[in-house]
Amino acid sequence: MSMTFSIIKPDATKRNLTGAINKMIEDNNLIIVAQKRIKLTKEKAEGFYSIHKDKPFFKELIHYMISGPIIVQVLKGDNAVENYRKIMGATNPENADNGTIRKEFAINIQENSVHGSDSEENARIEIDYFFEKNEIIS
Ligand code: IDP
Ligand code: MG
Repeated sequence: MSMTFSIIKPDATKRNLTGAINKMIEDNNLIIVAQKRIKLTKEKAEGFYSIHKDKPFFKELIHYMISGPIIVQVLKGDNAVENYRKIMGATNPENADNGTIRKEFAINIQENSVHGSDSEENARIEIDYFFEKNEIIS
């Protein structure tokens, strides 16, 4: 068993899709071992996405990520990082496979409903960016 970090993004919380997305997560054998609903500050969002700071879409991405509440989560399961990336689907929903969260719910390449860590190392960094050890009950 391993862990990954997930965000249900503002486009999804605005459309009241938290439960629907959590059902897809749980139906795919991931356990939500920590979860909270928060609103990002600009500084916190910029820190989280600092790897993308030189991308043309960075400013717009930060504006979007602070536009409404998000749900931050820690997910646990077999190959959690890889498994959740599969369940999420491709970044651009036009390229996402049927049955994935982004195919079902994403609006476009930016407002794509969920985030999931892309490596075990980043999962650890991202979990630590939002959660204290004692908030994760596994
Ligand atoms: P990922 O979320 O699938 O890992 P990344 O390339 O890490 O995709 O991009 C982070 C986030 O930035 C995406 O989930 C999406 O919200 C946004 N994004 C990525 N590429 C674009 C783009 O070309 N235009 C607008 N937003 C983008
Ligand atoms: Mg990414």
